[in-house]
Amino acid sequence: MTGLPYKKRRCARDMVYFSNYCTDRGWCGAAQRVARSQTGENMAPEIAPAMPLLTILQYPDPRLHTVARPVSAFDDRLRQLAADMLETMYESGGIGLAATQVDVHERLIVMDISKERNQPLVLVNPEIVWSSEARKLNEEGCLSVPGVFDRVERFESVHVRVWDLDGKARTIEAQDVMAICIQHEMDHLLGKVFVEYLSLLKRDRIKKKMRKAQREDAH
Ligand code: K1U
Ligand code: ZN
Repeated sequence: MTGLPYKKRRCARDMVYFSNYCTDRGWCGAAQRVARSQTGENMAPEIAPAMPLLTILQYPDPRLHTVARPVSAFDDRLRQLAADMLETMYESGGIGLAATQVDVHERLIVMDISKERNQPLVLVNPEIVWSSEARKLNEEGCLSVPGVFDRVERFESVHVRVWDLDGKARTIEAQDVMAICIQHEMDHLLGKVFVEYLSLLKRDRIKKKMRKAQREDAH
């Protein structure tokens, strides 16, 4: 397939380049932002515009309920999509992002739960192969439902079979924030947003609040 099936926002960000996401040895290293001015020279990173590259769908957008299909090609398009999603996640202050949230309906997740924001993870075609008996209530947020935080019950630990961008499989043993984030992101791939675990009353209030904010943003 040629070209990108998702939209990149055309703005000053088009002049911003990221390096170190993807190396010859795979995915590692911290994201290093280098901006270029109109004339082509490098700008200081602190004046580079901090704006997400991809548009994150906002609840209650019906596209958030699309079930993602498995990734079938481990190619440059997938690597570029993962890099763009990581950039978008970092710029938005999130610890995870599912492809569904940027309107790409393939089983791809990016994450970084490190305090230093320098441990990007790319999870392709994730499948939970084991989950603990124990469950835990945790506070969750979502970049598709900004400003809303509530408690959701999740498995305390999970083992997840994933593929990397080179098509190599491994199993991740996740606990704590990692386990919560993986389960939250895997729900996105099934078309489920965390507010659907809340009562109908709460969900209706959130929908109204989000629609109001979206109307105000449009003006
Ligand atoms: O899927 C997403 O929208 C990303 C989401 C992941 C997530 C956060 C907390 C619990 C479960 C899943 C976010 O990153 S929301 C951003 C946020 O508010 C946050 C950031 C760091 C720690 C906790 C929340
Ligand atoms: Zn989310």
